[in-house]
Amino acid sequence: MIKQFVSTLALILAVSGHAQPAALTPTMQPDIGAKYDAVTPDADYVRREIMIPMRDGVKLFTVVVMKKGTSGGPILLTRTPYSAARATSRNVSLQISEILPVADKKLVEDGYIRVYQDVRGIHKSEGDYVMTRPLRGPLNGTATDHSTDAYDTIDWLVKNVPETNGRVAITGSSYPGFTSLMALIDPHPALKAAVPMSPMVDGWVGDDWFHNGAFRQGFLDYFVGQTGSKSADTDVAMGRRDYYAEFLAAGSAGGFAKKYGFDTLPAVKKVMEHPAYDSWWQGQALDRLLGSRPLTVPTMLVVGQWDQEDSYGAPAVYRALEPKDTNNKMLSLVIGPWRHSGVNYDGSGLGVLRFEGDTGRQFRDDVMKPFLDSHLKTGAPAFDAPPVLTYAVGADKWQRHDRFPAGERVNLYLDDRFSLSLNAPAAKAAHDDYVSDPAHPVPFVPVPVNLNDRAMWGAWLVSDQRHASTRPDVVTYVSPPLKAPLQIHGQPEANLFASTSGTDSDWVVKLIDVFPEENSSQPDLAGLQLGIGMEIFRGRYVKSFEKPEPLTPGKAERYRFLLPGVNHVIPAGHRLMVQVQSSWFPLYDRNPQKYVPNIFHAAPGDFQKATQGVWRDTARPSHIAIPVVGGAAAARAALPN
Ligand code: PG9
Repeated sequence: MIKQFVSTLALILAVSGHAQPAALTPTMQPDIGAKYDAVTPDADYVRREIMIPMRDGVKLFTVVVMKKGTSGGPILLTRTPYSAARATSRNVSLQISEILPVADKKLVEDGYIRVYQDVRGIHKSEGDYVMTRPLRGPLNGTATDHSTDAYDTIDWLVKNVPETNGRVAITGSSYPGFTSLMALIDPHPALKAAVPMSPMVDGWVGDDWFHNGAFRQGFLDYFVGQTGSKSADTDVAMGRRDYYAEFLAAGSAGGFAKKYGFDTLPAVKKVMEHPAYDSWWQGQALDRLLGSRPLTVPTMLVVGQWDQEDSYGAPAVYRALEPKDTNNKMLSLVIGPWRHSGVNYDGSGLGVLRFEGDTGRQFRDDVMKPFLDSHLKTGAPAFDAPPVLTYAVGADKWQRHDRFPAGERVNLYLDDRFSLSLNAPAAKAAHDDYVSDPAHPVPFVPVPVNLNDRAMWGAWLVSDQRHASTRPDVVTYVSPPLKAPLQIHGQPEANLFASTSGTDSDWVVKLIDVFPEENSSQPDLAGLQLGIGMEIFRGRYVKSFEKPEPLTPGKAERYRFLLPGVNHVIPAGHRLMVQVQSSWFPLYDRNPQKYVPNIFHAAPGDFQKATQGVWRDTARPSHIAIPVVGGAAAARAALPN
């Protein structure tokens, strides 16, 4: 009877849903670590997280993303220090186009398998993080570098991702542009194409850390962000202070690092221990490393005309590799009207400038994708990759050329009464002087300066230079209005003959397009002083990048250095301008203007005022050699007399 009651009760409980409860979750079971997968069966993609083993046993965190149903798909790989997890989870979404960067949309929709990987030692990858890890050899005695890690990753992917056709390309901008170039050294046979964008190539000559020896202290935050912790999320605790005032108060870049307590970070110490272009920098210069090897992978180098971080690398690698591309089929150089990495975003404008449509998308859809397709997709049509593709700013169109530069050098001389001329100066001894005072350095943008303001930082190279031309410590030369358009295609070369009363000095040369004073249809363009190309040179390196020397007070030296690569059409009615100054603060650290062994550690008493001379006479004809399309005749048509 009792037995019958119990089984009847069990039946009632079962039917009413009150079955024996399962074992309770222990209160102290850790709550983090359980697998929660936001992706439901409704997602239109597959996303796998994999730890891929490298040859030394270290495993690298890798995310593989593709549209559901992908098969026989090519792989597009990016190796990044900026978090593969973040790159593949832009939004929590069921749609692949929402989780991946916007620039990936067309590719994954067309069957590409997108792979992002954390480089070794950072975020979720194992191993040691060494910032821009050098190639194995004198600077890296380990068995691994970005070339071997790329090789091992590609090898694993083609063997273990069942949905792939076994063909791989590599891309990425800036640091990932650098890792893309590294993959070209002893490349895996499955690597069929590369699109390095704004690659960091030489951190001393012209990318990220220094430009011609002048230190970009505005980048000190980056060291802290990247190496303060493995999750790369440490900030300099500066709050909302004005960087101009803060760097000025700190004295030197080393003083700033000390004040905020990051002078002990190994990456900061390494850079401060190598202020000159010694074998440490030379041994890492990727244009040199690539130039000494065969080019076997079709490569499309991409950079922005106004790249505020890595304008140097892509043209430098192009110069190093171009002679190897004997039939003009393996190598392309693309320059668009973009900021750093702007190619991957909306390219319809920059700052106050507007272009003809979304130039980023035009490049990605009409050039990059067909280029990748032709090398990676089974049965894709051949693509006639342009050897050189540049967007002609001012004429608002893409142009294809066989070589870079397409312009022929024409000298634009600094002349008397602060004018510019195509005629060499006739004066026997002439110079224009200004006083450079390190206590009042020329700001690179109007103060207050917030280096964390992304909109400012992205567009500062197109910001109006009128704030500088009105200062007494900036000498400004200007041409008459152009009579005909003048097209600059290539890298203008500054040839500055300059003297200082001190024993060291910085020289900043800016080539500027001055817009007409009136423009009622677009008032923010009226009178705009738009930098075409602007660059800095640290005087102590005039004889040798490797062995700096004090300058002789009063002696004019010839400073020759390249400005960034451009395709810029200056319309008739605009004027050309050249500005020369001796500081660019706080983006660059101040030159004390007195020779000290290491400027990182300049003491407050080392900073001194100096009288600077810009020379413009027969023996010292300061000029900018401009690559003009159509050469001297075209230049004369634009600037008669
Ligand atoms: N310009 C950044 C960088 C590259 C390489 C080294 C250090 C910094 C970047 O945007 O990745």
